[in-house]
Amino acid sequence: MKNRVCEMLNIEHPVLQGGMAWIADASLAAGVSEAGGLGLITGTAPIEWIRDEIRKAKKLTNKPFGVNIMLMSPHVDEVAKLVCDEKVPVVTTGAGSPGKYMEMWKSHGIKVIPVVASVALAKRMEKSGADAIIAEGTESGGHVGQLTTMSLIPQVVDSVDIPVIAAGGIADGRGVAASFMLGAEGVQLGTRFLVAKECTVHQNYKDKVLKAKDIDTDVTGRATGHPVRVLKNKLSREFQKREKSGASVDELEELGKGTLPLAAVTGDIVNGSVMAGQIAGLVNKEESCKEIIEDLINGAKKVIDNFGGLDD
Ligand code: TUI
Repeated sequence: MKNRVCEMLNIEHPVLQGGMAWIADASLAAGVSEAGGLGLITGTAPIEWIRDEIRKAKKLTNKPFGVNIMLMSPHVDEVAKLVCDEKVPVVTTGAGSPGKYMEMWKSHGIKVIPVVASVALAKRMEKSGADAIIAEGTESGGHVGQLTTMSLIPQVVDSVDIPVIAAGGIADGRGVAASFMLGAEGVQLGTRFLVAKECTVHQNYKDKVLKAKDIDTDVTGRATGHPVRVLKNKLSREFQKREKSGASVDELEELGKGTLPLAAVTGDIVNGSVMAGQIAGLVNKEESCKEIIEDLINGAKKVIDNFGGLDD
């Protein structure tokens, strides 16, 4: 499975870890990178925290890792500069277009991989110098677009020449193999790495993901223009109720404020926002990053090798 993504990022396996806000720290990123994938530290945090985590990760691993920059974050300008100062080799971006930072990152030799949810943005990103694209289906946890991974990946693959990395609804070797069949050259996973041993998210959050079934996620915030996939709980039901009764965007944004750290850091999975993907029902075991990546690669090889073709 060595390919353009492995060569570009100097990694052993074409497996990226989602840069989950309030969750993806140095421990998880270094764990994934040490296991041969590409770990990512979240850039949705105060600048001092991100700098500390980058420096911690450099002590934990000599392998490359990246920072995920959420473009709606209030600190985005500072984080965009920090990754240059700290010589971070890879940046992924989410929830918007990173066009205005592209020149600065490229001039610092940073590989830039924007997350997109449409063909139009994929094409725009390729033109502005992106090295690869993460095409993320609506099965993902957190901020989501509209198209499913199954529809989005082949359409993006046909529209750009740079490598496409698939995300959304992938948690085992079958998902990896299917992504490659759709033309992707790598995968990004969030939900499965959320329950990794190296992931420091609150144990209550992990337990809720481990117990989740196929139909346990819902999307809240469509009315605010920031749709977010979460595991259903008291907060998501209250959110839905107020959205249906026509609450203002301000009221809904107030309701959502601070709820991700409440779940991820404090462990309040009743009143907090428990972001996770639709594939949570398949994620039933807490394992090390090494075990997860080995299972993804071996599982993908197995289904591809055992596939007998379409003829009898
Ligand atoms: O960014 C994500 N997922 C996230 S960010 C996040 S942090 C958060 N915290 C509290 C409330 C809300 C969010 C949690 N999860 N994924 C990458 C992603 N980007 N998915 C979809 C998109 C996307 C969607 C539309 C990217 C660009 C876009 O259009 C931009 C344009 O200009 O066309």
